[in-house]
Amino acid sequence: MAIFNLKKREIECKVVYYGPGRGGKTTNLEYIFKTFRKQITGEMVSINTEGDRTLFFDFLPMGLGKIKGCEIKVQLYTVPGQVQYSSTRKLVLRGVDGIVFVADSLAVRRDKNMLSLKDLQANLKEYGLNIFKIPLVLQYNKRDLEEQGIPIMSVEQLDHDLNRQLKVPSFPGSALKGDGIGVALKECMKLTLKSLQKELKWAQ
Ligand SMILES: Nc1nc2c(ncn2[C@@H]2O[C@H](COP(=O)(O)OP(=O)(O)OP(=O)(O)O)[C@@H](O)[C@H]2O)c(=O)[nH]1
Ligand SMILES: [Mg+2]
Repeated sequence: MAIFNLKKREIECKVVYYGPGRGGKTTNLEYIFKTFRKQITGEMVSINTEGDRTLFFDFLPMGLGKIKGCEIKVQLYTVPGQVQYSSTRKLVLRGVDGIVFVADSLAVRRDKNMLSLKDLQANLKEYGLNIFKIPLVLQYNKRDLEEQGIPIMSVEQLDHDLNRQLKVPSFPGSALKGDGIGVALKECMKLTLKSLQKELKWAQ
């Protein structure tokens, strides 16, 4: 749930990176932290990790500047992708305004992607939110692995598995190299702000 501070002319919203374990959510945030220094307004915080596995969440605050005289602040979060952390995922999702779903292009992760998207849909539903209505983009991560001869799914396959019904913007990319990361976040922010604008109109 975004916070509208009309006095300070400020909007603060929440974007969650969701997806299967080891898909690259934390790596996305690390890349954003390294690359968009000017927009980063604080440290990246990783709460409770075991090796490179997220056990609770990562958090990164950003300031996107002014749109129509209104200061836009966004808090980026990642969820723990491992199946057993279902209740933590749900907790992190509370008050979400926009979602970047990070799918793993690795062929062996096909089922994990689809299960994670189902899990997202179910968790959103518990908050009364609809996956078909919430600002959402898909990121098909780890495209770089193809160069190493590791079997990955084609973009068409991923679209078929994950985006046949949703029909949301999708972006091939590599969190490791930084390809497609900024563009996916930008599109997610665009959709999120559009949706918040509608909400604001309703409130007036
Ligand atoms: N080759 C390649 N490896 C990647 C890419 N993105 C992430 N990885 C690697 O995949 C592993 C898991 O990445 P994380 O970012 O920790 O994955 P996560 O989605 O946060 O995983 P959980 O915290 O368990 O949910 C790490 O070893 C990363 O370096 C990518 O685009 N290409
Ligand atoms: Mg992680």
